[in-house]
Amino acid sequence: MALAQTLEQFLRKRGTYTGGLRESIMAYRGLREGVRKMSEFVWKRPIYGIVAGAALMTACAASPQTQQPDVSPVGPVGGGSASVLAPFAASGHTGMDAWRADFAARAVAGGRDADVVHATLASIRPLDLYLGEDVDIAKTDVASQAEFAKPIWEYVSSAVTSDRKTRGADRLSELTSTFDRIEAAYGVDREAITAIWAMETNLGSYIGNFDAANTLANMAVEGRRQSFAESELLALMKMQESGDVARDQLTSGWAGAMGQTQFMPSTFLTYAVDFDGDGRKDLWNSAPDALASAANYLRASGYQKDVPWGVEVLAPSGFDWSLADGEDRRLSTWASYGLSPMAGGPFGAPDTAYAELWLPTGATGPKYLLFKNFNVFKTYNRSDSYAFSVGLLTDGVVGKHGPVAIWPTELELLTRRDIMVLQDNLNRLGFDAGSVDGIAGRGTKGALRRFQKANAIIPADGYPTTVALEQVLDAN
Ligand SMILES: [Ca+2]
Repeated sequence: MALAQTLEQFLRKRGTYTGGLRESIMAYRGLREGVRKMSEFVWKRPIYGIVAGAALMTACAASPQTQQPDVSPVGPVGGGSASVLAPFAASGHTGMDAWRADFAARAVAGGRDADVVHATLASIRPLDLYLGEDVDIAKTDVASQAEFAKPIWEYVSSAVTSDRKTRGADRLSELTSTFDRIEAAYGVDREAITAIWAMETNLGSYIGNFDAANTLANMAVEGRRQSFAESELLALMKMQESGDVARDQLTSGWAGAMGQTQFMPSTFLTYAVDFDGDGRKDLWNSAPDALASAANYLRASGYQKDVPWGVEVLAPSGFDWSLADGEDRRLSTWASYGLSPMAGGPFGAPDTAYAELWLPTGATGPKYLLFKNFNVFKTYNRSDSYAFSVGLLTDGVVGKHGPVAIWPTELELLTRRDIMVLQDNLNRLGFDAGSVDGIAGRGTKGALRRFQKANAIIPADGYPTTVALEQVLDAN
């Protein structure tokens, strides 16, 4: 069944829908895969300059609105903010129309300006990415796709490029005085801000070509993240009410993140600042505004200036890798266990600082002590691979290249279906791997590590390889 049909049916039957759960989950996974592919596609497009980006925005804003009738509000309109909602023209998707009528009424009842609500939602259209028929294609063989177990070294090599390091270094020197002021105002290291900027939009060179209101509306209609999408849409309306942004300025990535440092609307409302002093918070066109806003967000997330995000380490032979258990321990404790910086010299953090030992590919390959700033990076994007790439770029823009240790590319990794088998068997053995979702997150790795330790398997590193899977199957 096509996903759009499934979802329409789901929306119609909401509250009473019980059947076909597994199919819905598979469809959702297909959708997520489609979204991932789209995101990669967008990322790999030729790099547009800011001028080209602005042209795209203008093109978006000027796209024909042929189905818009000439409507005027019904009933009296009070002074100040409008409270009467004009009717909408059909979007071409009945589920979307029904959702919009309902949501717009709720937004106005909740105090949003009716004219802003109308302007925000008038031009929404179903996007294939969320509601199209073709996402059905990705649905067919999701469980066996190895991409879900894509090794971290592939992610890192596409994210931490020499081009990004070089251009990041260039921007650091071009914007020296701006970064001086940002560091003084927010206490966030310029290299970290630049690394985020590089990861989010290739240093402002690609800010997406979706309309934030439209993509969030599609997300709401798709249904799975409806309340999140609706609250972000309400934030988008408040942004317009405050006068900081105009309706035609709301260019975003596919998930609704906006500007050079990719802020969601709610993040914009709380953390966006006007740093170039022109009176407007312009994260799209003003690098000072975007970078200071990111610094403001990182500071609020607990960023610690002049403390490393992570340090690659060497360990003595026979080291107990099960200590990579997610627990924070004092740096002095780690040093007493024999860990030392790969680059030699001091760690560059106080002995009292807390750090976690992290093995991105288990006992073979690079090993890191991660400090608090790593988790601050994860407030931007919860993936370890993302935060790790931000960290490597933070170092890379000042000429420190890592990791030094070689990635164990010879290791045979598990497919998503294999990981589901691993999770199921760990759960059966009493090592709680969490839900059987085929994604080897920290819960799954922790369960595998406890299994290895209980069975005296060395190394007990929790890294899911074919060998580890066989050991778990043998024990069952
Ligand atoms: Ca500004």
